[in-house]
Amino acid sequence: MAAKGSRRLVQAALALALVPLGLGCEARTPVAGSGPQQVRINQLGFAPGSQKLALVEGAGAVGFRVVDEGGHKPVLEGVLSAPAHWEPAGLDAAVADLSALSAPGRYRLQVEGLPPSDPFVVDAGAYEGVATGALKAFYFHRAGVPLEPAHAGRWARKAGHPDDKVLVHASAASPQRPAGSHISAPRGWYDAGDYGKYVVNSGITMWTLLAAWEHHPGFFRGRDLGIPESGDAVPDILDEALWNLQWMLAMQDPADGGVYHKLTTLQFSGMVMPHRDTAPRYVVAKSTAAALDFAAVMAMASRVYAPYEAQFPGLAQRMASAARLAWDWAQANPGIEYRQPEDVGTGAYGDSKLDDEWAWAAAELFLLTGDRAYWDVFAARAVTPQVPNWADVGALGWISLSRHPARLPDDAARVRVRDGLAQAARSLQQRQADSAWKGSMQAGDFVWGSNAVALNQALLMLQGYHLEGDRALLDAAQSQLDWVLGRNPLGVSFVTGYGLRTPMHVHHRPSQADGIVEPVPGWLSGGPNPGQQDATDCAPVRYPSRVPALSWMDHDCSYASNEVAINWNAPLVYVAAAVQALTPAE
Ligand code: G3I
Ligand code: 9MR
Ligand code: CA
Repeated sequence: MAAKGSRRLVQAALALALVPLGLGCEARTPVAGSGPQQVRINQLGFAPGSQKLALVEGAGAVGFRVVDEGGHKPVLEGVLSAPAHWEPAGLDAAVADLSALSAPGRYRLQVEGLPPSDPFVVDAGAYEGVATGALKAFYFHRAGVPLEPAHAGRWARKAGHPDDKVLVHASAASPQRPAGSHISAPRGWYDAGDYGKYVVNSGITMWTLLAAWEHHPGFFRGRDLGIPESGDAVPDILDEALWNLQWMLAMQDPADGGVYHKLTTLQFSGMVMPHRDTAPRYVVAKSTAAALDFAAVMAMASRVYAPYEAQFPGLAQRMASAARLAWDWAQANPGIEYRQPEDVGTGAYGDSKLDDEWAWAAAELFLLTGDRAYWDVFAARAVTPQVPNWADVGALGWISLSRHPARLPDDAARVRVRDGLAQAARSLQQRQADSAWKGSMQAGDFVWGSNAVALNQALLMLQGYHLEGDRALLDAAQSQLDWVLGRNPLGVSFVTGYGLRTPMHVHHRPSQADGIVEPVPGWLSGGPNPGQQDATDCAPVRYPSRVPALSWMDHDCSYASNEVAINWNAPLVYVAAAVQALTPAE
């Protein structure tokens, strides 16, 4: 820890020890892997009015200064916080608070004794590009259509997976649809690095994208994604979301309202383009989790698409009926857990705890219908909101309810919903305040898809900000966005194509098979995961570290740390758009 006395010498140290900037050598194309820098900063920069923190690894440095891009004019000088230990990365870190810097421009951060940071911008539109790009990423995952150069640029490709003749797997057989018969379930998005389509994972994904629209329409209205529907009377985010909703509707068996758990080949395909993966595809097993996630999504979607009756006649009504039918099926079949059939090896998305799915579906159906019976189920099943993930969707119901307080039954209900969410947000923000890295990620949060954990923490803190207006909650969310965009000990901005050092070798079939050096843009890499469940498949390639926050590699073998997935990209869309929309202009 730096002695207090030496801190007083900061001005002198700054004057003597700072090296001139080497300009003209900045990387303009993404470079794979982590950088050598010990100064970690959001590679997309900041809005003028945002909190701006950088992290300095190691002990010993005392002062910092920010210089303009020319490298000569100091625009801000300051003192680092005392270094403290941050357990998830096993290192000491000090904080440089640059928040006072609000003039738009390009800058670098200089810390005595270290090379200057990458250049970063202060710009009113700092996250518009990444929020839009992360949403456009979903277009790149459309099944069943060619991606035309006009929309996909270099990543144009042929159509794959028409899914108009999908086999009914033995596990999904019913009297009207025996094993080996066919159904049609076209469209939808590929889930991840694989070409499967999974209802459970579409659950949280659709909520997050529709919530991004519902909570921040100002950011998305009129925003042109460059998709085939751009220019119609519907916001592009809703046009894109409909691509997957249409597929989901086809995953419901009209005979009984049950919902198939997934639509995949029997085994994962090789690393090929979509049109080369021609193995038969199946709908596999109905499950209670799929029915409840489906019911929740369709109830919410019915509310969200209702104003577009002229563009989509009958759609909102159809979604409402589908939601009710799925709910009724789940009530009649409450204990059907997904069990992976012996001949199937694709993703399981199995979940044995369904209180959260019941509570979420009940919340959305209550908002849609006003029927007290749904409220009673929510009230009975809901537990304290937690950071959501595909298997724990409880918070989604709380959040939807909190955004429509006038529809809640009474003041007690309003207080319960508000306090539950506000407390969850507060406890995360307290973690952030107490952390040496000034983030809310703790060692146990580094699981498969940890970057989405970081962003879903931000999403929850943003609900607290919405309810309470305390700036500390917005700042804490900003810190989580900073994490995925480069303020992490790997020095990587985890979004393909957005930042100076971004993943180049994601576990993503199109990116590996298309012959284009740059991966498909706008996708969030899963993130550090000490579980290393892919270690055997990756051998002899090895992870550089077992330390939680460092357990990541930019290698295409690494599905446990470097895959992409729709449920991880959706909170990137939400958080980047929300931080962009909510941060004061100055
Ligand atoms: O939640 C537990 C935690 O309590 C425990 O401490 C920790 C220790 O290992 O494990 C945590 O569970 C992990 C879970 O992800 C966290 O969400 C499991 O170990 C881990 O195996 C599980 O991984 C899932 C993975 O599929 C394997 O089933 C991921 O969540 C899930 O996102 C991923 O999804 C795959 C699809 O199956 C197929 N398509 C690609 C997609 C993305 O990789
Ligand atoms: O490519 C698959 C990826 O999408 C999944 O997330 C992952 C875990 O289910 O599995 C990947 O497929 C691998 C399989 O599990 C084992 N053999 C190698 C496959 C490709 O790396
Ligand atoms: Ca669950």
